[in-house]
Amino acid sequence: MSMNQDLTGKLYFEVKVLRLVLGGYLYTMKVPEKVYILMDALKYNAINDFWVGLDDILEEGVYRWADDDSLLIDNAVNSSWPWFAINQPDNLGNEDCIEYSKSIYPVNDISCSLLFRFICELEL
Ligand SMILES: [Ca+2]
Ligand SMILES: [Ca+2]
Repeated sequence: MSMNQDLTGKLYFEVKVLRLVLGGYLYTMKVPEKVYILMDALKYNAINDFWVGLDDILEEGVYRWADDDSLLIDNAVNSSWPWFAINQPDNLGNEDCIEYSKSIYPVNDISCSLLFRFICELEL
């Protein structure tokens, strides 16, 4: 896992393109172990919000992972994935990107046009 320390942050789309160029992908949390790794890694980090590799850009409520485009949720209301914060995802004002957030903990859908730092993973 590598953590971006760019002080300006990046748009979700910028990160996706950047990762395509450099290899790797935004961090995915398909199994609980990867969620715990993230929680532990960011525990003492002062930054609140990070992009992770999940979005419902193509179709509202249909969440796909950034690494292989595999499906997490085909209907957000019926999600059995336990990591969205209470009452999330809410798509408030059309939120299609997913952040790891310390204020809406642990995971929240949010506008893709915000500038956040991001977490990527690379195959070694
Ligand atoms: Ca959405
Ligand atoms: Ca939200």
